[in-house]
Amino acid sequence: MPPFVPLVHQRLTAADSARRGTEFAAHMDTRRTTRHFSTEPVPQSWIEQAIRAAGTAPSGAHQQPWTFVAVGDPTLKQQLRDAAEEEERRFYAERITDEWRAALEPLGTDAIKTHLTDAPWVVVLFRHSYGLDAGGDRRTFYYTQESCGIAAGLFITAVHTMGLVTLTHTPSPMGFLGELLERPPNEKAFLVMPVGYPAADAQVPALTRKPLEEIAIFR
Ligand code: IYR
Repeated sequence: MPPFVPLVHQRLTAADSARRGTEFAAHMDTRRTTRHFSTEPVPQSWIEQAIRAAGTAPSGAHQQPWTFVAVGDPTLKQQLRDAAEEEERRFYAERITDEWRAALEPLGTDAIKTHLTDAPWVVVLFRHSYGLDAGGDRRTFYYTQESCGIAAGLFITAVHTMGLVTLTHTPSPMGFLGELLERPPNEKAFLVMPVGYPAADAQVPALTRKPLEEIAIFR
């Protein structure tokens, strides 16, 4: 058995729990995804904090199957953008289905990915599809999709809490990211998240969120 230690837990008053829950939900409701980033710099230490927060995510068997590659180098960002746009041009011209095109219509997306060069940081989350032990032998990793999804959620929450914006960008296929960022074969690109300040004239689609009644059932 591994050693166990006492849980560190701060019991809140009922009033504080209720207030914090209400405030946090309201805070998260102000988060929006925008495609319009300012080129204003953001300190590396802020990105480090967001990654620290993301790294607290629970994961299958605590295997922490993630690597966050934060790209701030303008040349590398341009290379990422060029490669992403090449894939996206093919996607929008050939691979997209009519149904998919209709679903994306309200978001106003296209193959042009200015956010990949405008945002001061482009964070690429890689999912470890399996592990490698010290001797280089393969080790099975469990629930890596769920684990990385949770970590991404915490990252997005941290970015929003710091007053910055991000965009969950899923170029497909994503193979070029592992090549450009020189990741080993067990690491699969999972999500691309440009991070920065919004542009002064940033816009977002006029979308609404489902109300609680539509997303929750109590019984
Ligand atoms: N990967 C493409 C298409 C795309 C797909 C979905 I689902 C979105 O919510 C948004 C975009 C792109 O990045 O443009």
